[in-house]
Amino acid sequence: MDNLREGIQNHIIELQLEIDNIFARGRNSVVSEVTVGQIYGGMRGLVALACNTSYVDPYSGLYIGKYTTNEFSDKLPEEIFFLLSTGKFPDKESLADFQNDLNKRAKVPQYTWDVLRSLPKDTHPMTMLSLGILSMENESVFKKEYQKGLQKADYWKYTLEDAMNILAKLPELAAGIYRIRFGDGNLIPYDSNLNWSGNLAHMLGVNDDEGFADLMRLYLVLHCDHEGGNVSAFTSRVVNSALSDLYYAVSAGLNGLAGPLHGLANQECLRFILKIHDQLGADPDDKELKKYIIDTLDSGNVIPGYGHAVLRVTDPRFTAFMNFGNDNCAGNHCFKIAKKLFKLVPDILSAYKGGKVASPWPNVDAMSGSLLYHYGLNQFDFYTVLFGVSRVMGFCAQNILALGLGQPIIRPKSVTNKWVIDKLDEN
Ligand code: AMX
Repeated sequence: MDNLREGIQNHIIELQLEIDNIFARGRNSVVSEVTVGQIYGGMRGLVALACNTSYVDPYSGLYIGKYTTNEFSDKLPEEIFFLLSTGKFPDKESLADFQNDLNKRAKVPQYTWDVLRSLPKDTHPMTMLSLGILSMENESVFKKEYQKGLQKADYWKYTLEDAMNILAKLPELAAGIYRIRFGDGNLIPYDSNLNWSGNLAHMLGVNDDEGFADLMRLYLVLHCDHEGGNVSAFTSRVVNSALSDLYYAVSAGLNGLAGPLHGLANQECLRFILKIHDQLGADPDDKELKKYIIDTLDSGNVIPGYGHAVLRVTDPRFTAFMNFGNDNCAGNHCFKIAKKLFKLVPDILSAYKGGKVASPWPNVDAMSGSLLYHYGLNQFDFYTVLFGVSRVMGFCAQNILALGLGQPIIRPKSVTNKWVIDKLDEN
């Protein structure tokens, strides 16, 4: 992985130069203000973080580096990790070198399996993933080097070592969790002739179809990163900013991803589609489906897979999944219901309660579950694990770059109601 390390080193230098120029132009310039509403409203829209791995434009969606979703959706996850952390796609040789390195580090230690197998049978797979990573914390190279007296400038290098070890083990870990939790517990061996996503598809043992392997590739590519302020990435960065090593930081980020308003939404989406299938049949007409959507809203529930904190258009990742579905599973009932929802939900949500929903458009989760279901991966409690495997690439890249840029511990200031009242009195 020499080329990856060198690519990151160069990227850090480029980014640092840009930051030096930014600081020279106005380190104390005010570029964002905070309202009382934002202080009490989850800091929404507050610009207070820098993240150079990816950017979400409200109108054109996710960029990784300078590439739009359409420009990277045909790549391999390994290429995406390279892009996230170096700002560039790898050449053939760098890709092969990186993949070889992952191969060498892929084996999950026996004690992790012992921990996972000792859990209650109905433990959520996200708990198993988070715990699986945390169980390996003792392997942290960063922690060992830090205890020996590591220079600040080298923090990122050993965090990269930890990232490689974590990423390499994720396919085996995730597939093992699937087989322990939903199968007979027998693990399918890793195949060093396959790539990262190919191995995950293979070791799950769900479906040998090439389409399924390609869906895994697409899934792991599309979920890789979504800026720095979302719950999981931000949590991971906050934890790592205390120099808790990447095992702690990745596990923490995954715990955030496990929430129903974040990563768990994809399983909620499929549950919603299956309920429609059960109650209205495989091919509901527009009128009955419309009524179902409105009844759902009127009973105080959200329409899973719709809405977004940042995006204000149809998520291009949703479109990428829909294109995949049109090519590979057009006849599937769940896919067809997901497409019908896309036709109806945006208009209904736009008109709902005087237009209070900021974005009535589908996000990535509205489609992905139907595709997994089509290939026989029908244990939807597992879907967020796949999201997690992918998103760990973003956590790792964000933390490596932040450490490379010498970013300090994160510590925003909180205030009491009295402070806000006094401030309002002053104005
Ligand atoms: N169905 C019904 N109501 C919705 C809605 C939806 N899909 N999306 C937003 N709203 C409601 C909110 O609940 C909120 O109502 P409130 O004022 O009574 O609390 C109001 O519209 C305004 O919310 P918002 O500013 O549009 O959204 P947000 O930024 O607060 O929340 C999100 C964003 C994604 C949590 C929200 O749209 C939602 O709950 N969607 C459904 C769950 C989902 O798809 N989550 C996946 C997100 C992507 C991901 O992380 N994987």
